[in-house]
Amino acid sequence: MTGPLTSGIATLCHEIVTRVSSDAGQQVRRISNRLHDPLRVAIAGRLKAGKSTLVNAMIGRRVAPTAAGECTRVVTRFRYGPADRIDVVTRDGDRRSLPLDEDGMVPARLGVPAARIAYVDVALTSDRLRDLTVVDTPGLASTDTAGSARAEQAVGIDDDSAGEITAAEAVVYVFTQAVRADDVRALEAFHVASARLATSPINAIGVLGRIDTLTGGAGDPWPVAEPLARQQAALLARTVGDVVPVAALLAETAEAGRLTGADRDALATLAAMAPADLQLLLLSADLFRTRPAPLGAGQRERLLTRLDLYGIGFACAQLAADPRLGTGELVRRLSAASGLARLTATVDQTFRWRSDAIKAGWALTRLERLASLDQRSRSVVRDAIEGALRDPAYHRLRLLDAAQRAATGTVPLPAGWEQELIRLATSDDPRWILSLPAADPAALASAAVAAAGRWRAYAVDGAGPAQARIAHVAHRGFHLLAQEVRRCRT
Ligand SMILES: Nc1nc2c(ncn2[C@@H]2O[C@H](COP(=O)(O)OP(=O)(O)OP(=O)(O)O)[C@@H](O)[C@H]2O)c(=O)[nH]1
Ligand SMILES: [Mg+2]
Repeated sequence: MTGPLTSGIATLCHEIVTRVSSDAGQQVRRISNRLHDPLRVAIAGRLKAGKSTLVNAMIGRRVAPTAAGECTRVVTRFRYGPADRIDVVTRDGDRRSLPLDEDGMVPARLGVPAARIAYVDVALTSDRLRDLTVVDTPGLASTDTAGSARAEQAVGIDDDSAGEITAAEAVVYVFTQAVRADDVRALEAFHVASARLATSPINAIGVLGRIDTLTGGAGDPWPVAEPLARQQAALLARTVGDVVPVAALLAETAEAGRLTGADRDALATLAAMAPADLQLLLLSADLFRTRPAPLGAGQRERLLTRLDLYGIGFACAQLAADPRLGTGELVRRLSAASGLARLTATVDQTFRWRSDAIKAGWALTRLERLASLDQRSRSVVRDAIEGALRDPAYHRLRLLDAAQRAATGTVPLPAGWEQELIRLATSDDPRWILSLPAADPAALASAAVAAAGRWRAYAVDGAGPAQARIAHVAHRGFHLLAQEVRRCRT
């Protein structure tokens, strides 16, 4: 599953590993080994943002605990394995194996104090983990921190999580409250944290979570959630590739098969109530628990924890319109109402399809950091990186290096140019790169030539020296893309 860019980096690592100090050699080996693993995505966000619920929805299994407890305070890594297995890895390097609990979840009690746990390593036979490892991180409580607090803490990320996020190649930031344009401190903190954690629009997306609670009661949140997420994406454009609105609870319930035929029947009973009574019942969780209704307390609580008010209202509306609706179809509609499909598509586009580029970029950053820290190995590592970036066969690697500099704000470019460069560096689909989804090869070739010309003009005048270097790389990239499109046509 290693792509051309990661292969290039793997060759580079192989070349330098015996020529650097033994400490540096070990690190090079670690970086190189990671290139063959599935892309690692960390889920980050404040306490109770809905991170674990989102993880379950993404895996399609309810395996991460979502109630407050010991387990939710530690970092948990979910990866593909030939058999389900949990290992608690302690800070002194010990591994202790545990069974999943009777509900098939990571048990609430891990048998080791949370403070001694480095991370919990969960291997699952889930197909969705074959090319993506998902890391659930604990969040920090919202703190109205003074200016002196670290940026990671201001955005709700604790030290262990920060370490995991830096170790991951990609990140999903879960927000629950919208950051506003005038919330300068929050925005600043987010930018600073994302720069420190080495995330950028290339390897990070945002999720606007718990959207079902935006409007209160059972009201349809989508008319509010969509524009809110768009605004967020615009505000955080330097930090995350996109912001996707999701009702993770609905997604989890639908994807992990948590809604039974009995639940469907309970919902049908509610759906048959007089509309005005049902409306009143769904105004708040308190009213749902206490107003007269043809359901017992246990059934009500079960529906609340699985669907919450919007989900219940949505399901009732579906059943009222079609009383013969089966459980399977109801679950499909709930999944659609959760917004999970868009999240999955964004994860595919941003992470899965770009996995080769993201992993190579991660390794490049790691090697550069190694060079800056290890004086004795510095010149060997730097020469090797520069050599690789000069090699025409690896022009994509150079593009990627340029795109990372632009995306992290090291070399600022106008927004539209930055996006174009990121597309060019991280994809090999000319229609997507050129934003011409329906163009024929001739149109694509001339668009690529035009883009190359634009970047050359930008390099020659209007750009500073750092921008000009990047613009030359982009110019050559589009020139090569035009050649490639023409070659494929003939
Ligand atoms: N209504 C609603 N509730 C949600 C949603 N996502 C999560 N929740 C609920 O919010 C609570 C916290 O969710 P978790 O997934 O445990 O949140 P977390 O971010 O992992 O929490 P910590 O790990 O403790 O920081 C649980 O009771 C979830 O059922 C959502 O989209 N809608
Ligand atoms: Mg959690």
